[in-house]
Amino acid sequence: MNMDDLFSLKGRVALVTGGAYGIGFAMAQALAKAGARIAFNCSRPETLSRGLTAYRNEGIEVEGYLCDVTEEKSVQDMVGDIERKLGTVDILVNNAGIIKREPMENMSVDDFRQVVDVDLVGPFICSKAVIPGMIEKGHGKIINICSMMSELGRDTVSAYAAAKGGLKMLTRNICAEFGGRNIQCNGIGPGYIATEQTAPLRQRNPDGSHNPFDNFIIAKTPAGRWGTPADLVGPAVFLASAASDFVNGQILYVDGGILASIGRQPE
Ligand code: NAP
Ligand code: GCO
Repeated sequence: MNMDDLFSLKGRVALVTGGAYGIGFAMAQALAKAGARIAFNCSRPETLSRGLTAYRNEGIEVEGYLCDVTEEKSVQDMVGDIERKLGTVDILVNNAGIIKREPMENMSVDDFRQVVDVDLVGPFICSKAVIPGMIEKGHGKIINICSMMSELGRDTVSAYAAAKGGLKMLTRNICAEFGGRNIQCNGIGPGYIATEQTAPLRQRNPDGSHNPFDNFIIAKTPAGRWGTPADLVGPAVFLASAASDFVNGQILYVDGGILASIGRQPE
């Protein structure tokens, strides 16, 4: 097999949840450039409109859906419509996710449940919806967007860390349960990435100085910088392509080295 074929997604259909902007949009663009036909979803009408415009501006044809990943019927209807319009979903990227940063003692059970619902139950619902088609077709790729918080905790992100830790184990379980049907399920664990989700952590102080957390992450990350969504597109194409057919149940951390290091003493 030549290298182009190894990483080609020609003829493949990819669903990227939460793919209207941020990490999901970047990965969807890359999958499209590798040849895949793209579908994406989000939960807010304004996001759908934003996403459709963004893909159009990039010259990428997409099917966009207003679909909350926590609602199984809505997800099943979306997958059915994708199958009718584009074909069986060959690649699912479980990217949609939220975070609520709140000291655990103050966090309501409803807020905890909402984060787990979107970040863990949502990937279960979406994976369950596409696996039958993958089995019938004889292959499939599921990529779960985990987090450093699949491995580490920190103050104020108890629900998110619990959900992302669970998503790591859901990844391994899908591997164990469906590896024999030629379905590879792996995770990508981004480090600290500059998106809308982390904007509050990078917000400058009124005097223009860096947010202490911003300095903390830069000191902790061997690469000495925040990641960008572009840092994730190569790993996404790799895990979506034939190049990773014998990789299963793994979490690929794309984190600038932060998980491997105790960090540098701030100057
Ligand atoms: P983001 O900018 O907040 O975008 C999240 C996307 O998910 C949005 O398009 C949002 O659109 C969609 N979404 C949220 N809830 C949804 C739901 N219930 N149903 C369908 N779509 C939903 O996030 P991001 O920074 O790009 O992160 C993307 C993924 O990477 C998340 O899973 C996040 O946990 C993970 N991650 C991020 C970082 C980071 O540093 N940024 C690091 C590690 C992992 P709507 O609001 O319209 O639904
Ligand atoms: C936070 C951040 C992180 C990142 C990411 C790190 O508040 O600590 O939002 O959780 O989003 O998950 O991998």
